[in-house]
Amino acid sequence: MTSVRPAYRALDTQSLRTWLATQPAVCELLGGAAPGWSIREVGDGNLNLVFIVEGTVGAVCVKQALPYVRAAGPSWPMTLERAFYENAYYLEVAPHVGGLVPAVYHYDPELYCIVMECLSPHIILRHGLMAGRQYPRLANHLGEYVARACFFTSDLARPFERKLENMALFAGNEALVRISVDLIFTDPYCESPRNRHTSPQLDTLVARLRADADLKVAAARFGQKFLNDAQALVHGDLHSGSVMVSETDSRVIDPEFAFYGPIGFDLGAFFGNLLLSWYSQPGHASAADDRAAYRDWILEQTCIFWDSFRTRFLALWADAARGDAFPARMFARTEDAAALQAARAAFLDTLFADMLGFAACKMIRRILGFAHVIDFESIRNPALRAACEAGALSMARLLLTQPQQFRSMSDVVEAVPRMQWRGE
Ligand code: SR1
Ligand code: MG
Repeated sequence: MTSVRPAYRALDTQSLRTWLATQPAVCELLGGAAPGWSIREVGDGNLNLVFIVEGTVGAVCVKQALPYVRAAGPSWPMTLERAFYENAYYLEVAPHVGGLVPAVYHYDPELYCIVMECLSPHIILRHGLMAGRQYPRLANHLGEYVARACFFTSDLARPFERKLENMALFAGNEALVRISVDLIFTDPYCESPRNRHTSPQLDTLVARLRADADLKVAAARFGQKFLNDAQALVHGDLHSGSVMVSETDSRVIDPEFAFYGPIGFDLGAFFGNLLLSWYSQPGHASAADDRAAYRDWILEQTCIFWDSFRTRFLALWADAARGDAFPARMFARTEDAAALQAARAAFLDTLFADMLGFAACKMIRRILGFAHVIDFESIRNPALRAACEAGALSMARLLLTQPQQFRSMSDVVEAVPRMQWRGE
């Protein structure tokens, strides 16, 4: 149960206006007098309030934590401190990722809210993918983002003491880690009152998955890895609703699930949500556009994402290794170069395998668990929605139970179209 501080109150448009008027730096950014500001609540996520405030000069976005899960209501209490960890994550990674996160203007520890850059003309990536829009720089940006955010917070880049200190800070974000443990790695594989799926169309398939011991062992292994592998400070919820895009720009938002975990968890979140989008495309096709070309574009983005992550991570390892893992002074001799290069490549191979496994877990949870995604939810025809979801479930099951089939991105790209549901 969260303990609400006395000064905390959930804001509405009027109380937000009154409070922002007491923040001189924000007033200056907005311009004009407070009564004239336009304020609207636009949050459509599972947890928080989000307001857009527009003045005569500029605009800001204000995100406030509620003392419960918004999607469930007050019956599911949730710690307000998630706003603290979101702000702490931005502080930690912003120096490393350049302009790939929004600017944070102010954090208020009493109201648990963050005042940040209002991104315009950006939209949530998930909505862009549903609309069939292409973003030429997105996959490169995201590969670069995960590489930089994870490399610079890992033991490859910094002394272990610095990482331990930071781990101790983020260890407090346990309530959000609990959400992931339950909703990603446990509930979808059991009966749970929080679960739902497209019924009755998927009933048989869901029962079969929940009776599949190999699948459950594989998912549980990734659940264990999620808790054990404190490789880097990870975003913790890097799906396509946590990225805002314009034609040329990409920004990562919503890092409230941040903790020290496996790099593959962030890779898999983004990768898995691209695959979910691929499988949902028939539900968004029209007479004018069957989305076949768009599906090819999505698969191409999965390759670009992985390649750009791999290339950037290896480049950082070659140039900026100042940490206690693989200490640079141990490998100073030229004769060591080949062995070191092989070790780096082997590490990247483990991240690739982790990406695929976590992606699969993320795909399954969005179809069988508590928090579904609009890619599928917006498909009105339940038979078509179920067919799209069944394809994604089949691919996820293959990724988890036959990992030896997937040594490279071309293995994945070849398998995805094969895993479409063609009925029982
Ligand atoms: C109770 S919160 C449900 C989900 O919403 C967030 O975006 C995370 O993905 C979380 O698992
Ligand atoms: Mg979120």
